[in-house]
Amino acid sequence: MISLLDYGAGNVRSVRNAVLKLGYEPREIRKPDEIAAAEFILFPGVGSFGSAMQRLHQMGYFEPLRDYLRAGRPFMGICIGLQALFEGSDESPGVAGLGIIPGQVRRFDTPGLSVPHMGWNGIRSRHPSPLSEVAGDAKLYFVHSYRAVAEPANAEWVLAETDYGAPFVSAVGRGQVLAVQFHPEKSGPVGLRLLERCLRQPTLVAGTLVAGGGVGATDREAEGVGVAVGPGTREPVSTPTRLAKRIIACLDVRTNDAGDLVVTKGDQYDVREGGEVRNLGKPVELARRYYEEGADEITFLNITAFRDFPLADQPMLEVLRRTSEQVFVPLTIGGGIRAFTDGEGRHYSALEVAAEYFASGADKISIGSDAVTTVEQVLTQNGRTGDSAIEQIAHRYGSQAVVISIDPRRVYVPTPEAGKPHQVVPTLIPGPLGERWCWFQCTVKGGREGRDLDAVTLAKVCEQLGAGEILLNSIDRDGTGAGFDLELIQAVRAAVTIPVIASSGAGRVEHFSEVFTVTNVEAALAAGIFHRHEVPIAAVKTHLHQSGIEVRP
Ligand code: 1PR
Repeated sequence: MISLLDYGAGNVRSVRNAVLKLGYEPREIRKPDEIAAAEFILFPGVGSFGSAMQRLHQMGYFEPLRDYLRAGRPFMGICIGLQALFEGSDESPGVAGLGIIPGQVRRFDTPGLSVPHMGWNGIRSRHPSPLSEVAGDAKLYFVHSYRAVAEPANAEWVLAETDYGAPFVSAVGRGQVLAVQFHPEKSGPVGLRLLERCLRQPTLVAGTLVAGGGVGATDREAEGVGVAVGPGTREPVSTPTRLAKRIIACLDVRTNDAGDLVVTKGDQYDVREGGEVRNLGKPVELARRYYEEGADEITFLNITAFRDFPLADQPMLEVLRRTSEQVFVPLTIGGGIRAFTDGEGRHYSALEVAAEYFASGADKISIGSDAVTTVEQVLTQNGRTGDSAIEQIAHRYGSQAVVISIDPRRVYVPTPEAGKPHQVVPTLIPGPLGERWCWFQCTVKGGREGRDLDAVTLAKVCEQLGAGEILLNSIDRDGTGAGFDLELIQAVRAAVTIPVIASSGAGRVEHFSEVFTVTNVEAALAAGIFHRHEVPIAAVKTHLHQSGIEVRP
Protein backbone atom coordinates (compact mmCIF):
# COMPACT_ATOMS: atom_id res chain seq x y z
CA MET A 1 0.00 0.00 0.00
CA ILE A 2 1.49 3.31 -1.10
CA SER A 3 0.64 6.41 0.89
CA LEU A 4 1.03 9.69 -0.92
CA LEU A 5 2.15 12.61 1.19
CA ASP A 6 0.31 15.49 -0.50
CA TYR A 7 0.66 18.49 1.75
CA GLY A 8 -1.39 20.66 -0.58
CA ALA A 9 1.44 22.81 -1.86
CA GLY A 10 1.26 22.01 -5.51
CA ASN A 11 0.67 19.55 -8.25
CA VAL A 12 1.05 15.96 -7.19
CA ARG A 13 -1.39 14.89 -9.82
CA SER A 14 1.44 13.82 -12.13
CA VAL A 15 2.84 11.53 -9.48
CA ARG A 16 -0.58 10.11 -8.71
CA ASN A 17 -1.19 9.52 -12.42
CA ALA A 18 2.14 7.76 -12.82
CA VAL A 19 1.49 5.54 -9.80
CA LEU A 20 -2.00 4.71 -11.08
CA LYS A 21 -0.55 3.90 -14.49
CA LEU A 22 1.75 1.39 -12.77
CA GLY A 23 -1.27 -0.35 -11.30
CA TYR A 24 -1.11 0.94 -7.72
CA GLU A 25 -3.95 2.71 -5.92
CA PRO A 26 -2.16 5.33 -3.85
CA ARG A 27 -3.83 6.39 -0.62
CA GLU A 28 -3.53 9.97 0.49
CA ILE A 29 -2.26 10.76 3.94
CA ARG A 30 -4.85 13.00 5.56
CA LYS A 31 -3.93 12.93 9.24
CA PRO A 32 -0.60 12.91 11.11
CA ASP A 33 -1.23 9.48 12.63
CA GLU A 34 -1.54 7.96 9.16
CA ILE A 35 2.20 8.52 8.73
CA ALA A 36 3.20 6.00 11.39
CA ALA A 37 0.62 3.56 10.05
CA ALA A 38 1.87 3.80 6.44
CA GLU A 39 3.62 0.91 4.73
CA PHE A 40 5.35 3.02 2.10
CA ILE A 41 5.41 6.80 1.87
CA LEU A 42 5.82 8.58 -1.43
CA PHE A 43 6.69 12.24 -0.89
CA PRO A 44 6.67 14.29 -4.10
CA GLY A 45 7.62 17.65 -2.65
CA VAL A 46 6.98 20.71 -4.77
CA GLY A 47 7.41 24.48 -4.47
CA SER A 48 10.02 26.06 -2.26
CA PHE A 49 11.88 24.34 0.57
CA GLY A 50 10.49 26.82 3.11
CA SER A 51 6.87 26.46 2.09
CA ALA A 52 7.19 22.66 2.04
CA MET A 53 8.55 22.67 5.59
CA GLN A 54 5.99 25.18 6.75
CA ARG A 55 3.17 23.05 5.39
CA LEU A 56 4.58 19.92 7.02
CA HIS A 57 4.57 21.74 10.38
CA GLN A 58 1.12 23.26 9.87
CA MET A 59 -0.38 19.89 9.09
CA GLY A 60 1.35 18.21 12.00
CA TYR A 61 3.34 15.95 9.66
CA PHE A 62 6.88 17.11 10.41
CA GLU A 63 7.59 15.08 13.55
CA PRO A 64 5.77 11.89 12.58
CA LEU A 65 7.58 11.97 9.23
CA ARG A 66 10.94 12.51 10.89
CA ASP A 67 10.27 9.59 13.25
CA TYR A 68 9.19 7.43 10.33
CA LEU A 69 12.41 8.25 8.47
CA ARG A 70 14.62 7.82 11.51
CA ALA A 71 13.18 4.34 11.86
CA GLY A 72 14.34 3.72 8.29
CA ARG A 73 10.89 2.79 7.06
CA PRO A 74 10.03 2.51 3.34
CA PHE A 75 10.09 5.94 1.74
CA MET A 76 10.62 7.56 -1.61
CA GLY A 77 11.10 11.30 -1.95
CA ILE A 78 11.04 13.24 -5.20
CA CYS A 79 12.65 16.67 -5.78
CA ILE A 80 11.89 18.73 -2.63
CA GLY A 81 11.15 15.30 -1.16
CA LEU A 82 14.92 14.70 -1.43
CA GLN A 83 16.00 18.15 -0.29
CA ALA A 84 13.72 17.99 2.76
CA LEU A 85 15.83 15.13 4.11
CA PHE A 86 18.79 17.49 4.57
CA GLU A 87 19.38 19.91 7.45
CA GLY A 88 18.35 23.06 5.64
CA SER A 89 18.43 24.97 2.38
CA ASP A 90 19.77 28.35 1.30
CA GLU A 91 16.42 28.77 -0.43
CA SER A 92 14.80 29.34 2.97
CA PRO A 93 17.42 30.48 5.47
CA GLY A 94 16.65 29.58 9.07
CA VAL A 95 14.12 26.89 8.17
CA ALA A 96 15.15 23.47 9.42
CA GLY A 97 14.80 20.43 7.20
CA LEU A 98 14.04 16.96 8.47
CA GLY A 99 17.75 16.53 9.24
CA ILE A 100 17.97 12.88 8.27
CA ILE A 101 20.99 13.51 6.02
CA PRO A 102 23.87 15.80 7.06
CA GLY A 103 24.39 18.82 4.83
CA GLN A 104 22.85 22.00 3.51
CA VAL A 105 21.08 22.39 0.16
CA ARG A 106 22.54 25.28 -1.85
CA ARG A 107 21.74 27.24 -4.99
CA PHE A 108 23.53 26.40 -8.23
CA ASP A 109 26.31 28.95 -8.34
CA THR A 110 28.51 28.14 -11.33
CA PRO A 111 28.81 31.40 -13.33
CA GLY A 112 27.15 31.33 -16.73
CA LEU A 113 24.75 28.47 -15.93
CA SER A 114 21.06 28.94 -16.50
CA VAL A 115 19.12 28.38 -13.31
CA PRO A 116 16.81 26.48 -12.76
CA HIS A 117 18.58 23.35 -13.96
CA MET A 118 15.67 22.37 -16.17
CA GLY A 119 15.54 19.46 -18.54
CA TRP A 120 16.85 15.99 -19.22
CA ASN A 121 20.15 14.96 -17.70
CA GLY A 122 21.78 11.66 -16.74
CA ILE A 123 22.75 10.16 -13.40
CA ARG A 124 26.18 8.86 -12.47
CA SER A 125 25.67 6.10 -9.92
CA ARG A 126 28.22 5.67 -7.21
CA HIS A 127 27.35 2.00 -6.74
CA PRO A 128 26.07 -0.63 -9.11
CA SER A 129 22.40 -0.91 -8.31
CA PRO A 130 19.03 -1.49 -9.86
CA LEU A 131 18.76 2.32 -9.97
CA SER A 132 21.72 2.48 -12.35
CA GLU A 133 20.45 -0.67 -14.02
CA VAL A 134 17.03 0.76 -14.80
CA ALA A 135 18.23 4.27 -15.64
CA GLY A 136 21.54 3.20 -17.21
CA ASP A 137 22.73 6.16 -19.21
CA ALA A 138 19.18 7.28 -20.00
CA LYS A 139 18.14 10.83 -19.37
CA LEU A 140 15.73 11.85 -16.63
CA TYR A 141 13.80 15.06 -16.13
CA PHE A 142 15.13 17.56 -13.58
CA VAL A 143 13.80 20.94 -12.59
CA HIS A 144 15.32 22.74 -9.58
CA SER A 145 17.40 25.76 -8.62
CA TYR A 146 18.91 24.31 -5.43
CA ARG A 147 20.86 21.12 -4.98
CA ALA A 148 22.67 19.05 -2.37
CA VAL A 149 26.33 18.19 -2.81
CA ALA A 150 28.21 15.14 -1.65
CA GLU A 151 30.50 15.66 1.32
CA PRO A 152 32.21 13.24 3.71
CA ALA A 153 29.42 13.55 6.29
CA ASN A 154 26.74 12.37 3.88
CA ALA A 155 28.85 10.09 1.68
CA GLU A 156 27.11 6.93 2.86
CA TRP A 157 23.80 8.32 1.61
CA VAL A 158 24.84 9.35 -1.88
CA LEU A 159 23.57 6.92 -4.45
CA ALA A 160 24.06 8.97 -7.62
CA GLU A 161 25.36 12.31 -8.82
CA THR A 162 24.61 14.45 -11.86
CA ASP A 163 26.75 17.12 -13.47
CA TYR A 164 25.53 20.63 -14.04
CA GLY A 165 28.45 23.01 -13.76
CA ALA A 166 29.67 20.84 -10.90
CA PRO A 167 28.45 17.49 -9.58
CA PHE A 168 25.40 17.48 -7.32
CA VAL A 169 23.50 14.73 -5.54
CA SER A 170 20.75 13.32 -7.73
CA ALA A 171 19.78 10.27 -5.65
CA VAL A 172 20.23 9.28 -2.01
CA GLY A 173 19.41 6.04 -0.31
CA ARG A 174 19.98 3.97 2.77
CA GLY A 175 18.03 1.11 4.24
CA GLN A 176 14.54 1.49 2.87
CA VAL A 177 14.75 5.23 2.38
CA LEU A 178 15.30 6.46 -1.14
CA ALA A 179 15.01 9.92 -2.67
CA VAL A 180 15.70 11.34 -6.10
CA GLN A 181 16.18 14.90 -7.29
CA PHE A 182 14.75 14.19 -10.74
CA HIS A 183 11.10 13.52 -11.55
CA PRO A 184 10.55 9.88 -12.52
CA GLU A 185 6.89 10.66 -13.12
CA LYS A 186 7.92 13.15 -15.84
CA SER A 187 10.79 11.13 -17.29
CA GLY A 188 8.88 9.19 -19.91
CA PRO A 189 8.91 5.38 -20.10
CA VAL A 190 12.28 5.02 -18.35
CA GLY A 191 11.00 7.15 -15.46
CA LEU A 192 7.94 4.94 -15.10
CA ARG A 193 10.11 1.82 -15.07
CA LEU A 194 12.32 3.35 -12.42
CA LEU A 195 9.35 4.37 -10.31
CA GLU A 196 7.89 0.91 -10.66
CA ARG A 197 11.13 -0.67 -9.49
CA CYS A 198 11.42 1.64 -6.50
CA LEU A 199 7.82 1.12 -5.44
CA ARG A 200 8.03 -2.62 -5.87
CA GLN A 201 11.40 -3.06 -4.14
CA PRO A 202 12.03 -0.23 -1.77
CA THR A 203 14.87 -1.81 0.13
CA LEU A 204 18.33 -0.35 -0.21
CA VAL A 205 21.42 -1.76 1.39
CA ALA A 206 24.48 0.41 1.82
CA GLY A 207 23.35 2.61 -0.98
CA THR A 208 22.23 -0.27 -3.16
CA LEU A 209 18.70 -1.26 -4.02
CA VAL A 210 18.31 -4.95 -3.38
CA ALA A 211 16.74 -6.85 -6.21
CA GLY A 212 14.03 -9.02 -4.72
CA GLY A 213 14.26 -7.22 -1.37
CA GLY A 214 11.07 -5.38 -0.67
CA VAL A 215 9.35 -4.81 2.60
CA GLY A 216 10.19 -8.33 3.69
CA ALA A 217 13.96 -7.77 3.58
CA THR A 218 16.02 -9.34 6.35
CA ASP A 219 17.11 -7.40 9.43
CA ARG A 220 20.67 -7.64 8.25
CA GLU A 221 19.75 -5.96 4.98
CA ALA A 222 17.64 -3.32 6.67
CA GLU A 223 20.54 -2.43 8.95
CA GLY A 224 22.60 -1.68 5.89
CA VAL A 225 25.11 -4.45 6.36
CA GLY A 226 26.96 -5.50 3.24
CA VAL A 227 26.37 -4.60 -0.34
CA ALA A 228 23.90 -6.76 -2.13
CA VAL A 229 23.88 -6.44 -5.87
CA GLY A 230 20.97 -7.98 -7.66
CA PRO A 231 21.33 -10.27 -10.63
CA GLY A 232 21.91 -8.49 -13.87
CA THR A 233 23.18 -5.26 -12.34
CA ARG A 234 26.07 -3.65 -14.15
CA GLU A 235 28.81 -1.20 -13.44
CA PRO A 236 27.56 2.34 -12.93
CA VAL A 237 28.02 5.08 -15.52
CA SER A 238 31.19 7.02 -14.74
CA THR A 239 31.41 9.57 -17.54
CA PRO A 240 30.12 13.09 -16.89
CA THR A 241 26.44 13.60 -17.50
CA ARG A 242 25.18 16.30 -19.87
CA LEU A 243 21.98 18.30 -19.92
CA ALA A 244 20.12 17.74 -23.19
CA LYS A 245 18.62 20.45 -25.34
CA ARG A 246 14.84 20.09 -25.20
CA ILE A 247 12.50 19.77 -28.17
CA ILE A 248 9.01 20.96 -27.35
CA ALA A 249 5.84 20.37 -29.31
CA CYS A 250 3.33 23.19 -29.01
CA LEU A 251 -0.42 22.88 -29.43
CA ASP A 252 -2.33 26.12 -29.91
CA VAL A 253 -5.85 25.25 -28.83
CA ARG A 254 -9.13 27.07 -29.32
CA THR A 255 -12.79 26.43 -29.99
CA ASN A 256 -13.64 26.47 -33.68
CA ASP A 257 -16.79 27.88 -35.20
CA ALA A 258 -18.57 24.53 -34.72
CA GLY A 259 -17.85 24.71 -30.99
CA ASP A 260 -15.19 21.96 -30.91
CA LEU A 261 -11.94 22.39 -29.06
CA VAL A 262 -9.25 21.90 -31.74
CA VAL A 263 -5.54 22.25 -32.23
CA THR A 264 -5.04 25.09 -34.65
CA LYS A 265 -2.04 26.83 -36.15
CA GLY A 266 -1.60 30.30 -37.48
CA ASP A 267 0.57 32.07 -39.99
CA GLN A 268 1.92 35.05 -38.13
CA TYR A 269 -0.86 34.37 -35.60
CA ASP A 270 -3.70 34.31 -38.13
CA VAL A 271 -5.35 30.93 -37.57
CA ARG A 272 -8.14 31.31 -40.13
CA GLU A 273 -8.03 29.99 -43.66
CA GLY A 274 -10.92 30.76 -46.01
CA GLY A 275 -12.69 32.27 -43.01
CA GLU A 276 -12.53 29.05 -40.97
CA VAL A 277 -10.34 28.27 -37.96
CA ARG A 278 -7.73 25.74 -39.14
CA ASN A 279 -8.31 22.36 -37.53
CA LEU A 280 -5.16 20.26 -37.18
CA GLY A 281 -6.45 17.65 -34.80
CA LYS A 282 -7.68 16.81 -31.35
CA PRO A 283 -5.58 18.09 -28.45
CA VAL A 284 -5.29 14.90 -26.35
CA GLU A 285 -4.60 12.62 -29.34
CA LEU A 286 -1.96 14.96 -30.70
CA ALA A 287 -0.25 15.37 -27.32
CA ARG A 288 -0.16 11.61 -26.96
CA ARG A 289 1.33 11.26 -30.43
CA TYR A 290 4.11 13.74 -29.62
CA TYR A 291 4.84 11.97 -26.33
CA GLU A 292 5.25 8.70 -28.19
CA GLU A 293 7.38 10.35 -30.85
CA GLY A 294 9.83 11.61 -28.24
CA ALA A 295 8.84 15.21 -27.47
CA ASP A 296 10.65 16.33 -24.34
CA GLU A 297 7.76 18.53 -23.29
CA ILE A 298 4.29 19.42 -24.47
CA THR A 299 2.87 22.93 -24.34
CA PHE A 300 -0.79 23.82 -24.70
CA LEU A 301 -1.66 27.44 -25.41
CA ASN A 302 -5.31 28.30 -24.99
CA ILE A 303 -5.05 31.10 -27.51
CA THR A 304 -8.40 32.78 -27.03
CA ALA A 305 -8.43 32.60 -23.24
CA PHE A 306 -7.58 36.29 -23.06
CA ARG A 307 -11.22 37.08 -23.83
CA ASP A 308 -12.90 34.25 -21.92
CA PHE A 309 -12.61 33.18 -18.34
CA PRO A 310 -10.44 30.05 -18.42
CA LEU A 311 -12.08 28.40 -15.42
CA ALA A 312 -15.33 28.45 -17.35
CA ASP A 313 -13.50 26.57 -20.09
CA GLN A 314 -14.07 23.11 -18.71
CA PRO A 315 -13.12 21.32 -21.97
CA MET A 316 -9.60 22.77 -21.72
CA LEU A 317 -9.25 21.58 -18.13
CA GLU A 318 -10.55 18.20 -19.22
CA VAL A 319 -7.95 18.09 -22.01
CA LEU A 320 -5.27 18.68 -19.42
CA ARG A 321 -6.64 16.00 -17.10
CA ARG A 322 -6.84 13.41 -19.83
CA THR A 323 -3.42 14.29 -21.24
CA SER A 324 -1.74 14.05 -17.87
CA GLU A 325 -3.08 10.51 -17.47
CA GLN A 326 -1.28 9.40 -20.63
CA VAL A 327 1.67 11.69 -21.14
CA PHE A 328 4.60 11.41 -18.75
CA VAL A 329 6.73 14.37 -19.77
CA PRO A 330 6.28 17.94 -18.51
CA LEU A 331 3.09 19.70 -19.53
CA THR A 332 2.81 23.47 -19.76
CA ILE A 333 -0.46 25.30 -20.16
CA GLY A 334 -0.89 28.94 -21.07
CA GLY A 335 -3.70 31.30 -21.84
CA GLY A 336 -5.84 33.50 -19.64
CA ILE A 337 -3.77 33.29 -16.48
CA ARG A 338 -4.70 36.52 -14.73
CA ALA A 339 -7.08 37.79 -12.08
CA PHE A 340 -10.71 37.76 -13.20
CA THR A 341 -14.13 38.85 -11.99
CA ASP A 342 -16.96 36.72 -13.34
CA GLY A 343 -20.45 37.83 -14.42
CA GLU A 344 -21.75 37.38 -10.86
CA GLY A 345 -19.07 39.64 -9.43
CA ARG A 346 -16.96 36.88 -7.92
CA HIS A 347 -13.27 37.69 -8.02
CA TYR A 348 -10.68 35.03 -8.83
CA SER A 349 -7.00 35.71 -8.31
CA ALA A 350 -4.48 34.60 -10.95
CA LEU A 351 -3.24 32.17 -8.31
CA GLU A 352 -6.66 30.52 -8.16
CA VAL A 353 -6.77 30.22 -11.94
CA ALA A 354 -3.27 28.71 -11.98
CA ALA A 355 -4.18 26.38 -9.10
CA GLU A 356 -6.95 24.91 -11.21
CA TYR A 357 -4.53 24.28 -14.07
CA PHE A 358 -1.98 22.67 -11.73
CA ALA A 359 -4.67 20.55 -10.14
CA SER A 360 -5.72 19.40 -13.60
CA GLY A 361 -2.23 18.16 -14.46
CA ALA A 362 -0.08 21.11 -15.54
CA ASP A 363 3.53 21.14 -14.39
CA LYS A 364 4.10 24.71 -15.52
CA ILE A 365 1.80 27.55 -16.43
CA SER A 366 2.64 30.20 -18.98
CA ILE A 367 1.64 33.83 -18.68
CA GLY A 368 1.42 36.08 -21.74
CA SER A 369 -0.67 39.24 -21.68
CA ASP A 370 -0.75 39.58 -17.91
CA ALA A 371 3.06 39.58 -17.78
CA VAL A 372 3.08 42.60 -20.09
CA THR A 373 0.59 44.44 -17.87
CA THR A 374 2.60 43.58 -14.78
CA VAL A 375 5.88 44.79 -16.24
CA GLU A 376 4.25 48.03 -17.39
CA GLN A 377 3.09 48.55 -13.81
CA VAL A 378 6.47 47.69 -12.36
CA LEU A 379 8.21 50.16 -14.66
CA THR A 380 5.79 52.98 -13.95
CA GLN A 381 5.71 52.29 -10.21
CA ASN A 382 9.46 51.92 -10.22
CA GLY A 383 9.52 48.68 -8.29
CA ARG A 384 7.78 45.43 -7.54
CA THR A 385 4.07 45.11 -7.52
CA GLY A 386 4.20 42.43 -4.84
CA ASP A 387 0.91 40.86 -5.83
CA SER A 388 1.43 40.10 -9.51
CA ALA A 389 0.45 36.72 -10.89
CA ILE A 390 4.13 35.95 -11.53
CA GLU A 391 5.15 36.62 -7.94
CA GLN A 392 2.19 34.85 -6.36
CA ILE A 393 2.47 31.74 -8.47
CA ALA A 394 6.27 31.56 -8.21
CA HIS A 395 6.04 31.90 -4.44
CA ARG A 396 3.48 29.14 -4.11
CA TYR A 397 4.59 26.69 -6.81
CA GLY A 398 8.23 27.67 -7.35
CA SER A 399 9.83 29.73 -10.12
CA GLN A 400 10.28 26.68 -12.31
CA ALA A 401 6.49 26.47 -12.67
CA VAL A 402 6.17 29.98 -14.14
CA VAL A 403 6.88 30.45 -17.84
CA ILE A 404 6.54 33.83 -19.54
CA SER A 405 5.24 33.58 -23.09
CA ILE A 406 6.31 36.61 -25.14
CA ASP A 407 4.65 37.50 -28.46
CA PRO A 408 6.96 40.12 -29.98
CA ARG A 409 6.92 41.78 -33.35
CA ARG A 410 9.80 43.66 -34.99
CA VAL A 411 9.67 47.45 -35.08
CA TYR A 412 12.28 48.85 -37.46
CA VAL A 413 14.01 52.14 -36.74
CA PRO A 414 16.59 54.09 -38.77
CA THR A 415 18.93 54.68 -35.82
CA PRO A 416 19.31 53.29 -32.28
CA GLU A 417 18.26 56.68 -30.89
CA ALA A 418 14.99 56.52 -32.81
CA GLY A 419 14.00 53.40 -30.89
CA LYS A 420 14.73 54.73 -27.42
CA PRO A 421 13.98 53.93 -24.62
CA HIS A 422 13.62 50.41 -26.02
CA GLN A 423 16.42 47.87 -26.33
CA VAL A 424 17.42 48.37 -29.95
CA VAL A 425 19.59 45.83 -31.77
CA PRO A 426 21.38 45.95 -35.12
CA THR A 427 19.76 43.65 -37.66
CA LEU A 428 21.01 41.83 -40.74
CA ILE A 429 17.41 41.57 -41.96
CA PRO A 430 16.66 45.09 -43.14
CA GLY A 431 13.28 46.72 -42.61
CA PRO A 432 10.89 47.84 -45.41
CA LEU A 433 12.76 51.12 -45.79
CA GLY A 434 16.16 49.48 -45.51
CA GLU A 435 16.39 50.14 -41.74
CA ARG A 436 19.30 48.37 -40.04
CA TRP A 437 18.01 48.62 -36.48
CA CYS A 438 14.99 47.22 -34.72
CA TRP A 439 13.43 46.57 -31.37
CA PHE A 440 11.05 43.77 -30.45
CA GLN A 441 7.66 45.07 -29.42
CA CYS A 442 5.61 43.13 -26.88
CA THR A 443 2.02 42.47 -27.84
CA VAL A 444 -1.01 41.27 -25.88
CA LYS A 445 -4.21 39.41 -26.75
CA GLY A 446 -2.53 37.08 -29.21
CA GLY A 447 -0.69 39.80 -31.10
CA ARG A 448 -3.76 41.95 -31.58
CA GLU A 449 -2.42 44.87 -29.58
CA GLY A 450 1.14 46.25 -29.58
CA ARG A 451 2.47 47.84 -26.39
CA ASP A 452 5.15 50.40 -25.67
CA LEU A 453 7.46 47.78 -24.14
CA ASP A 454 10.26 45.69 -25.62
CA ALA A 455 10.74 41.96 -25.21
CA VAL A 456 14.22 42.24 -23.69
CA THR A 457 13.01 44.51 -20.89
CA LEU A 458 9.96 42.32 -20.35
CA ALA A 459 12.11 39.21 -19.98
CA LYS A 460 14.49 40.89 -17.54
CA VAL A 461 11.78 42.26 -15.29
CA CYS A 462 9.88 38.97 -15.30
CA GLU A 463 13.04 37.16 -14.20
CA GLN A 464 13.40 39.63 -11.32
CA LEU A 465 9.78 38.99 -10.34
CA GLY A 466 10.46 35.28 -10.08
CA ALA A 467 9.65 33.74 -13.47
CA GLY A 468 11.57 30.55 -14.18
CA GLU A 469 11.60 30.34 -17.97
CA ILE A 470 10.94 32.38 -21.11
CA LEU A 471 8.92 31.05 -24.06
CA LEU A 472 10.02 33.38 -26.83
CA ASN A 473 7.70 33.46 -29.83
CA SER A 474 8.00 35.73 -32.86
CA ILE A 475 4.95 36.97 -34.72
CA ASP A 476 7.16 37.73 -37.73
CA ARG A 477 8.37 34.13 -37.96
CA ASP A 478 5.33 32.18 -36.68
CA GLY A 479 4.21 29.61 -39.24
CA THR A 480 6.65 30.85 -41.92
CA GLY A 481 9.11 27.94 -41.77
CA ALA A 482 11.86 30.52 -42.37
CA GLY A 483 13.81 29.61 -39.24
CA PHE A 484 13.94 31.07 -35.75
CA ASP A 485 14.55 34.81 -35.29
CA LEU A 486 18.13 34.47 -34.09
CA GLU A 487 18.60 38.18 -33.44
CA LEU A 488 15.58 38.32 -31.17
CA ILE A 489 16.59 35.14 -29.38
CA GLN A 490 20.19 36.26 -28.88
CA ALA A 491 19.05 39.57 -27.42
CA VAL A 492 16.75 37.91 -24.88
CA ARG A 493 19.13 35.03 -24.11
CA ALA A 494 21.87 37.53 -23.25
CA ALA A 495 19.56 39.50 -20.94
CA VAL A 496 18.43 36.73 -18.56
CA THR A 497 19.89 33.78 -16.68
CA ILE A 498 16.73 31.65 -16.68
CA PRO A 499 16.19 29.09 -19.47
CA VAL A 500 14.87 30.38 -22.78
CA ILE A 501 12.73 28.41 -25.25
CA ALA A 502 13.16 29.54 -28.85
CA SER A 503 9.85 29.43 -30.71
CA SER A 504 8.34 30.28 -34.12
CA GLY A 505 9.61 29.66 -37.61
CA ALA A 506 11.07 26.14 -37.52
CA GLY A 507 10.88 24.69 -41.03
CA ARG A 508 13.77 22.22 -41.28
CA VAL A 509 15.95 20.17 -38.94
CA GLU A 510 18.86 22.55 -39.61
CA HIS A 511 16.93 25.38 -37.98
CA PHE A 512 17.18 23.54 -34.66
CA SER A 513 20.96 23.01 -34.80
CA GLU A 514 21.33 26.63 -35.88
CA VAL A 515 19.33 28.04 -32.99
CA PHE A 516 21.15 25.90 -30.42
CA THR A 517 24.59 26.69 -31.83
CA VAL A 518 24.12 30.40 -32.41
CA THR A 519 22.07 31.37 -29.37
CA ASN A 520 22.73 28.67 -26.77
CA VAL A 521 19.06 28.50 -25.74
CA GLU A 522 18.00 25.52 -23.64
CA ALA A 523 15.01 24.46 -25.72
CA ALA A 524 13.37 24.89 -29.10
CA LEU A 525 9.65 24.69 -29.77
CA ALA A 526 7.80 24.02 -32.99
CA ALA A 527 4.22 23.48 -34.02
CA GLY A 528 3.35 23.54 -37.72
CA ILE A 529 6.05 21.18 -38.99
CA PHE A 530 5.08 18.57 -36.39
CA HIS A 531 1.31 18.93 -36.90
CA ARG A 532 1.61 18.60 -40.67
CA HIS A 533 3.98 15.60 -40.43
CA GLU A 534 6.59 17.53 -42.38
CA VAL A 535 9.44 16.92 -39.96
CA PRO A 536 9.19 14.19 -37.32
CA ILE A 537 10.55 14.88 -33.85
CA ALA A 538 12.87 11.88 -34.26
CA ALA A 539 14.42 13.46 -37.37
CA VAL A 540 15.15 16.63 -35.41
CA LYS A 541 16.82 14.63 -32.66
CA THR A 542 18.85 12.50 -35.06
CA HIS A 543 20.10 15.61 -36.82
CA LEU A 544 21.02 17.29 -33.51
CA HIS A 545 22.81 14.18 -32.30
CA GLN A 546 24.77 13.99 -35.56
CA SER A 547 25.64 17.66 -35.15
CA GLY A 548 27.16 16.93 -31.73
CA ILE A 549 24.30 18.54 -29.79
CA GLU A 550 23.17 16.64 -26.70
CA VAL A 551 19.58 15.38 -26.91
CA ARG A 552 17.41 12.80 -25.19
CA PRO A 553 17.25 9.93 -27.67
O1 1PR B 1 -2.00 36.20 -23.23
O2 1PR B 1 -1.69 34.83 -21.20
O3 1PR B 1 -3.84 34.74 -22.45
O4 1PR B 1 -1.76 33.74 -23.35
C1 1PR B 1 -2.17 33.51 -24.65
C2 1PR B 1 -1.17 32.57 -25.25
O5 1PR B 1 -1.67 32.19 -26.53
C3 1PR B 1 0.19 33.21 -25.45
O6 1PR B 1 1.18 32.30 -25.04
C4 1PR B 1 0.27 33.44 -26.97
O7 1PR B 1 1.58 33.18 -27.44
C5 1PR B 1 -0.69 32.41 -27.51
N1 1PR B 1 -1.39 32.87 -28.72
C6 1PR B 1 -2.35 33.80 -28.75
N2 1PR B 1 -2.80 33.92 -30.02
C7 1PR B 1 -2.10 33.08 -30.78
C8 1PR B 1 -2.25 32.88 -32.21
O8 1PR B 1 -1.50 32.13 -32.84
N3 1PR B 1 -3.22 33.55 -32.81
N4 1PR B 1 -0.35 31.49 -30.36
C9 1PR B 1 -1.22 32.41 -29.97
C10 1PR B 1 0.91 31.62 -30.25
C11 1PR B 1 2.77 30.82 -31.13
C12 1PR B 1 3.53 29.65 -30.81
C13 1PR B 1 3.60 28.74 -31.99
C14 1PR B 1 4.99 28.95 -32.44
C15 1PR B 1 5.53 27.86 -33.30
N5 1PR B 1 1.40 30.59 -30.95
O9 1PR B 1 3.19 29.03 -29.66
O10 1PR B 1 3.26 27.50 -31.56
O11 1PR B 1 5.05 30.21 -33.13
O12 1PR B 1 4.87 27.83 -34.49
P1 1PR B 1 5.58 27.29 -35.81
O13 1PR B 1 6.55 26.24 -35.40
O14 1PR B 1 4.47 26.74 -36.64
O15 1PR B 1 6.24 28.49 -36.44
P2 1PR B 1 -2.35 34.94 -22.53
